[in-house]
Amino acid sequence: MSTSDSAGNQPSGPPQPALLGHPDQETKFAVYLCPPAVSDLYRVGSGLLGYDVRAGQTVPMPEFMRSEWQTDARPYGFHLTVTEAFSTDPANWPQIEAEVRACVACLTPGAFLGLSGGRVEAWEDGKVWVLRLNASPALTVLHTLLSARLAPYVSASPFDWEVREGKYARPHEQARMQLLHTPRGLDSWQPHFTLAQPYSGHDPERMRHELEARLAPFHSQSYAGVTLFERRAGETRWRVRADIPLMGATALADGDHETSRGGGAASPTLGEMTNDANSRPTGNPTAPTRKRVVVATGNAGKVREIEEALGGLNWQMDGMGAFPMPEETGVTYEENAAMKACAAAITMNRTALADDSGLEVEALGGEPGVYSARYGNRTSDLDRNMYLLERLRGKTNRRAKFVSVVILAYPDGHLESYRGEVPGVILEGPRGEGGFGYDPLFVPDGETRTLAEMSLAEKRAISHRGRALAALMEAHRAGEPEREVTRLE
Ligand code: ITT
Repeated sequence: MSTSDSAGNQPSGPPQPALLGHPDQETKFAVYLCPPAVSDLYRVGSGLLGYDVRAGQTVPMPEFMRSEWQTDARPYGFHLTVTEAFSTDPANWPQIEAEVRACVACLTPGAFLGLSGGRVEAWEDGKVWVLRLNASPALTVLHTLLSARLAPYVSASPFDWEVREGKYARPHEQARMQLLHTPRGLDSWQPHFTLAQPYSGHDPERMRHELEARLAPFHSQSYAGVTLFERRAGETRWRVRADIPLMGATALADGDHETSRGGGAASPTLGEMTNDANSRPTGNPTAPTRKRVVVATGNAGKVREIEEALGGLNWQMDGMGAFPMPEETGVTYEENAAMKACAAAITMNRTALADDSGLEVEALGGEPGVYSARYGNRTSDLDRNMYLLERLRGKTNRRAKFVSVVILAYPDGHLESYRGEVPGVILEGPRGEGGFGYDPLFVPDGETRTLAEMSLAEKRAISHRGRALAALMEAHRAGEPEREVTRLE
């Protein structure tokens, strides 16, 4: 929570604008990260505040903390704000809950809702003590989505009075406020847990020391969902309305490995959220881990081939879900594949694999090459094939080759690159129902059938992508290959 959060609860704060009425008379909602009741972080955090919001009970505070230092923080219980506390009409609850579920469902199953870089900070001239953290990309995306989607249900913002005082007056802040009802806009989100507010003691050094000692184990955290909070009109305390889990959440540190659970990959529940991002979901601790890799492609044909080709590695392959692929602005396969893989790796905090590929036809000076997916601005495989045949009409040289570059990108910026090529000829007309793209026109050297007339396994054995993926398999057969350092800018 923030000092601004608490404005709505503070009778002693700046005067509330008349239009808001008394804040206690209004129903409010907020979306928070709230650790599960069983977690150590929740116990420590609730103890510091003296209030367990999930149980709706006060709890003993440590001897260095005083309840008068928690009057602003405590009404909320221990939580981290994803979307600020806004007033709403209670009739909106069904829509608000549906919107939160919809926003969470927009994330790719298993997306990494993580916090890292925890540090104790004193804000507002030492009056507010917080555990400040950095949000993972997926959490930032979720914050943005929620802020935008929930705006229609906001009747008043706790920041309205600040605006009236002349704060947030710059044009972009005004525009954002009108759009989202929140002057604390998307670019000023500062993920933190509030630990003391307002602190009026005389020993800040001791405060820092005590808080740092208690919070040190929680400098990295991950969550398997968010929590919808409500404060009913006339009440001062907040309560949990619903825990909303992320589909397929895994709550892993690097998001890269999943402990086998035997009997299937059930999604962990919110109760399995971890405080320590280095911990693993519950299960057999001696079970082998599976590497999880996001396949960053919008092409279903590629997904089938990649999954089939890498079956021997026993990696768990995940799709890109709702995340949009970046525009392919590169002029080489390597650039485009790296763009796709890096976008996925950074957004999802996972190792990601992408392929960029194309057909290079000798008589056309290497066309369509990296532009194969957009050749002649045609929008379907069939139309692109027809366009290629038109361009080749009357040409006797039908030689061509397929090229594939597969990039594996790690969330820390490390890249691996694998390339495969297959030479062959372009037919006068299509043959075969399998494969995708230009497969029905292409006969590899040494073959009589087109790639579209082959099974997946037959195509893999000789195709460009099959060869690039075989090189990747070879490099990973004994685990992750040694790194050549290639950093992302
Ligand atoms: P993503 O970028 O989402 O991975 P895409 O289809 O846009 O999918 P590319 O940008 O790499 O992929 O474009 C490659 C195009 O080249 C693809 O759309 C096909 O038209 C063609 N192509 C690549 N590999 C092929 C293959 O194995 N068989 C037939 N055509 C292929």
